Amino acid sequence: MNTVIRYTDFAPHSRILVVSDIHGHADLLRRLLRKADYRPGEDYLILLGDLIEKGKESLGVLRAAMRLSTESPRVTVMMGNNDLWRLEQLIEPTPERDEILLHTTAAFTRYWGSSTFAEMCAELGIPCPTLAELPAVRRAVLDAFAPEIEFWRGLPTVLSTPQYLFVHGGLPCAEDALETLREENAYTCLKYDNFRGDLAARHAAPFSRPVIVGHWPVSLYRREITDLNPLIDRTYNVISIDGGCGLQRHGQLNLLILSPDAAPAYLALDDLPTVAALDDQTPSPHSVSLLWGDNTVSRLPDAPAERLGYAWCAHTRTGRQLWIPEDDLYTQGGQLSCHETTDYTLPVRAGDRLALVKEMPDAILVKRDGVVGWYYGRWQR
Ligand SMILES: [Mn+2]
Repeated sequence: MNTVIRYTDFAPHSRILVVSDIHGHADLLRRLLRKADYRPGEDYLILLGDLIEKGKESLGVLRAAMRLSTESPRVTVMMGNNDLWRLEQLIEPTPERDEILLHTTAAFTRYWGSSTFAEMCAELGIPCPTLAELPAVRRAVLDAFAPEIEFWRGLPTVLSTPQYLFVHGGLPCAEDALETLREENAYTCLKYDNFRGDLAARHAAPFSRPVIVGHWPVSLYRREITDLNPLIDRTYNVISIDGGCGLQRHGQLNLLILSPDAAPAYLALDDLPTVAALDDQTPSPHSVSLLWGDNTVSRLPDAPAERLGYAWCAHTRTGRQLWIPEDDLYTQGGQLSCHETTDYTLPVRAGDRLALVKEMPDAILVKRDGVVGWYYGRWQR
């Protein structure tokens, strides 16, 4: 599918709410819109792609997006790379896509508890098909879910207004060349990994209007402190909003609020349990954020102390030495790696509510206001 560009203009003095990378988290979307006091017909709402996969309710999010669109003409639902990837497997099959559809449906269901095609089959009361059964099952699915598929295939890649540009991944060209993207495969804009890093690498000029993107978890742009909140980058005029929902254990669903008369604001929600801190804690001055793509480590023999449940390690890129929970370490391709972690000591005030990410005998890994770190004080549920 080629890039689809849609042009529109927002009525003045209205809020614009943007949510990206919902990834099958229908309940979080519902709660987040309530938290933002979303007013259909008054507020603009942009769902910035990757509605499905990596959560338990892909079909639920797709249908919520349809309902929101039907309810108000001020809603724009946009395509994400996961959306297009799964859509093409359903409506433009090839032998290779058939294999991928069945393989990833099984793998995602194992890992995330659900997957779009599995949900469709389940709703029809049929088991996930074998390769031989797939053509007949696909026909049944396309027939039964015709309204969803029609909505899905109509999602635009780029939304351009006089004030803003919206796209799931990023824009591979300058603003004045936007129209040339219609000749490009939509994946160029949708699966645009590390958009801000690429803008820096190619010394891109800043955009004249804010470009709002999802897709690349914002925490990956922050190397010292794990911070999941939207990143407002004035160098390139890009606002990245993917909070890592469904992908990271500390991930959250972010909602960006653009108002004509105020600075950008945001809200966030996650599914983590919360605890109450009972002690104050001061932050550590230096820290490192170990996340996907930058998470290889090595074990060090000379630990400075005995610490139950942790390994004393060195982070490959920085050489920084830190404690990592033993059960967060794994080997991939012969290389020792770790799940999302940090050595940051979070600033905490007694009475703070903290989202509990991981519990260890002597500390808890927590998140407060979108920032992740360790808390060593007393706490209660
Ligand atoms: Mn994506």
